[in-house]
Amino acid sequence: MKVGFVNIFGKPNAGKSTLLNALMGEKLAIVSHKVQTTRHRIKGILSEKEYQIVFSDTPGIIEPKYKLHEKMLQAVHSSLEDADLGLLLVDVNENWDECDAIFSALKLKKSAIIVINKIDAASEAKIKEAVGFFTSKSYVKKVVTISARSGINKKRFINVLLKFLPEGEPFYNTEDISDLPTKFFTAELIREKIYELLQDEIPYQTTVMVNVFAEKASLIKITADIIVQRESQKAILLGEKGSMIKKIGTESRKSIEGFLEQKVFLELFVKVRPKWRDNEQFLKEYGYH
Ligand SMILES: Nc1nc2c(ncn2[C@@H]2O[C@H](COP(=O)(O)OP(=O)(O)OP(=O)(O)O)[C@@H](O)[C@H]2O)c(=O)[nH]1
Ligand SMILES: [Mg+2]
Repeated sequence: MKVGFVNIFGKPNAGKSTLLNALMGEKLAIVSHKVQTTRHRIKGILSEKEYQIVFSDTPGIIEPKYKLHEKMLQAVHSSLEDADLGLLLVDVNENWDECDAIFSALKLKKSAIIVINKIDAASEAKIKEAVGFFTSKSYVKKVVTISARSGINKKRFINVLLKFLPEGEPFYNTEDISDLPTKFFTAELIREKIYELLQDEIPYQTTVMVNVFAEKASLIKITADIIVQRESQKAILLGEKGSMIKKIGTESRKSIEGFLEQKVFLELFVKVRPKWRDNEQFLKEYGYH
């Protein structure tokens, strides 16, 4: 059988997480219209009789400005190390030269496929032009065009990938779909709501940590901390008479229940940890290794 690591790279917002979810048929990675949503390497394991593909979603490639960014880029680098195939994702409406510069700098050791995404939002002529632009690049083995959000032709897409993967034995148990714990996905779903409901810098200065995840007879009891950098941010997260935290709680609970397919009791606390994004100790505690 064919086995291998297929790792997704690209600028923030290119649609990497949307593509991972489309390939997995399962929401493993949170998505938002804001940049820098993904902060970790997220593996999605797809096992069939003829193959096991381990996909990795990665944070968008950026210039690091603080330690959290450095951790995010380390997730990108670890994914560069073990990739059997790189999927270089391009938003068709982005600056192609910038994407090209980023991809060239990756110095991928293995094959790379350019995946031009968001073709639902561009003209035929523009898509054709993008294909022409990237086909000429030396690090590119193939160029494909998709709309990750509208739904991809998964079978056809995977058949393209299989051509580039080696034969071997599965790395992971065929029942597993990821190597990350349920606690991680739970915290991410809460973070997704913060990206959705809060403006400006707040989502970027926030992280979420699940402290209690207890399976009771009829429901799962979850307690989580929302960490912010400043008291003023805590006030915004709580909202007037607690209205915002209530909304975050209700919406997060619904999405966690959808993910776990079980009833959930969710309790949220907001904590202030000044400059946590630049503090090794805090970063470690909050799961940024
Ligand atoms: N029109 C259109 N929008 C898309 C498509 N794929 C993704 N998007 C949107 O693009 C935005 C970013 O998607 P993500 O999947 O979060 O992008 P990402 O590359 O993972 O972003 P980071 O994690 O920040 O690096 C979201 O609003 C998506 O709904 C697509 O095929 N067409
Ligand atoms: Mg993402």
